[in-house]
Amino acid sequence: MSDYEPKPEHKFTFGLWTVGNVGRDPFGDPVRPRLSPVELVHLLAEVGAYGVNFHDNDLVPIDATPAKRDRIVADFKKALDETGLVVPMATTNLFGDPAFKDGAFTANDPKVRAYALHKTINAIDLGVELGAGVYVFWGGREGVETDAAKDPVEAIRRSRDAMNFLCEYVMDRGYNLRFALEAKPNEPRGDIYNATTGHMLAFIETLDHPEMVGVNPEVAHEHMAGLNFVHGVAQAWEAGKLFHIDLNDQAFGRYDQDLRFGSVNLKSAFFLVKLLEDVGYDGSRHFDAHAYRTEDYEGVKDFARGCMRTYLALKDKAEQWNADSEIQAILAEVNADDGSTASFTGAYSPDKAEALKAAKFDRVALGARGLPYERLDQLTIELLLGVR
Ligand code: GLT
Ligand code: MN
Ligand code: MN
Repeated sequence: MSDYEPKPEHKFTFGLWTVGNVGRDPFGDPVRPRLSPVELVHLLAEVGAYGVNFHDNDLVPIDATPAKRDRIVADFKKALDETGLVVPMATTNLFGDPAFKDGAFTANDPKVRAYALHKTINAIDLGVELGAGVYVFWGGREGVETDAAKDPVEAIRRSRDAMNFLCEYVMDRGYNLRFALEAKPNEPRGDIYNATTGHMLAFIETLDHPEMVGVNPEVAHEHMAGLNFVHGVAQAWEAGKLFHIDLNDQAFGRYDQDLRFGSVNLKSAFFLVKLLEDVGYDGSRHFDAHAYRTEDYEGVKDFARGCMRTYLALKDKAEQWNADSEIQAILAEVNADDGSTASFTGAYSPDKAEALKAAKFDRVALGARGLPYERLDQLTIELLLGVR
């Protein structure tokens, strides 16, 4: 049993916008006072986080003078030095300002598209200055309410042109920076382009520098689309594209709830943690979530500690699952291979195809075989419930 204390090697990070969320929603005003970036860094240090991420305007107000920008950045750096926190990821706010109401890179107005690039290259400079190695793109406004408004083929082309331009900018500057694209099916737009991690993976392969670009899947966003998040993450990992991850939780069929990690779909969270740990994912574990609107800042700390503690508890459970002899015996049984198909499976050859055509299969026996997945799942549930 571990003490579940977060340590730097766990790479737990939070965005300034997560613990800094003031609890405003479409129906109600803020319930918490706004804390400064420096105060938020100290809050994160107090709860044991490793890193802090930000949008350009979480740190520097959109209308700040250059002198004010420099002062804010200097204060922020001082807070990082004092606490030991690092900035693994940065991103651009391309959704809050009214200029982006019709999208940023996909807006119909070319001036808006140019302004989005202008804002992003400045924000990339800011992120790199503070040490970021991953740059996230979440295109919350890159969509429509009506398909009468925008040509969807053109929208994808505009997205591609923007990513190609920005990849070249990073290379031109010699920055050590990779991009991570974050999908979401809807909200705040009626529909958002490249709606899921799967769409993003396909889109990336059409870019000029696909090796620079991966994904930042978020639990809530895939669950909004009714998808199995663990499968999406596994596919991204297998493709070498899991550059970052946004951990939170979400009831299926709802708006983007951004709830505390593991607080809704515990079994899914378990298999996610098990996947990340089993494959050796070594990027940030970023909690893109926020505290309930009922909370004051003590509650925000409870929220942040809860995200990390649940992750560590599930990591412990994953180790227990991997070491459980009964579970492992079932896995060995269902994956058993007596070698009888070796002569016609694996890499293709014409001889193998001939052998395969000639092979005899006992189809009825194959169908009659019972697979003990009920038992396997119940063992998993009991392990998670702590009764095993
Ligand atoms: C916003 C969104 C998140 C994104 C952030 C990065 S901003 O809070 O809901 O999912 O990751 O732009
Ligand atoms: Mn996110
Ligand atoms: Mn979200």
